[in-house]
Amino acid sequence: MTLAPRRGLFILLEGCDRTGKTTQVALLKEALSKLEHPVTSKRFPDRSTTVGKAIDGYLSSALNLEDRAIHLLFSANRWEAVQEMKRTLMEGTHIIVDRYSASGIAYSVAKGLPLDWCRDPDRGLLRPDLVLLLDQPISIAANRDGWGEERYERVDFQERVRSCFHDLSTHQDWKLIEAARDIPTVHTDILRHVQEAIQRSSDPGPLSFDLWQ
Ligand code: T5A
Ligand code: NA
Repeated sequence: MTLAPRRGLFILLEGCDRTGKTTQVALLKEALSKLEHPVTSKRFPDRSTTVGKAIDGYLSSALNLEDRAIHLLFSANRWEAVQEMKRTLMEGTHIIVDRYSASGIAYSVAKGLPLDWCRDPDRGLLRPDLVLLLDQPISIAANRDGWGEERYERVDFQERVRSCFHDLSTHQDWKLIEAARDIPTVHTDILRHVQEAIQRSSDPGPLSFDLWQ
């Protein structure tokens, strides 16, 4: 009889625009692969799906949508990936995810939508095992390459998103990562947290679908 593999961990990187999430996801994936951990990565929004194409149109300002309508599309974009993510984790592969429900909430709350309303469509999605919040003053992000190309890249708006991320981080056990350091230093810090989480989880327990407990 072969034993089912230990399930993989759902590792989430969150943060405001231009905090280096995509850069760090790639470095973390490479490092875990070198250490021979089965690992894959995923980003939201996934702009390749039909829903994702509408989101992409909205973000580049080609398409205008009601605040609630775009919120539901971001959530639908996570729902359409849930079975595939679940399968991957149950096969024993770790998934590093670039933005998830916390981004969904933080950006919509920053527009003035009620917190409870923002949470509801994501109820029942997978709960991450580890959340790393890349955090830095908005003025630093605003000086990074590519700033200002998309809809939400305005300093006042990002300040509100950052404060919402801070609120969310106190409700759950998130790790705050000081993102205003050089890329290798941030990577070393992230890798340490992830290795600790992998070591701790000799048995990570069942997947949780309750994001808010
Ligand atoms: N959104 C998203 C919602 O409103 N609701 C939702 O539910 C979801 C999922 C697009 C927008 O959608 C919103 C949030 C966003 O506004 P996206 O596709 O993740 O989301 O956005 P991107 O534009 O692809 O990514 P970000 O703006 O978030 O950038 P990253 O990934 O944080 O940063 P990265 O790694 O691309 O780096 C940016 C630049 O900085 C440099 C990099 O080389 C790059 O040039 N850099 C550094 N420079 C100096 N020091 C460091 N430590 C650096 N790290 C990176
Ligand atoms: Na962006």
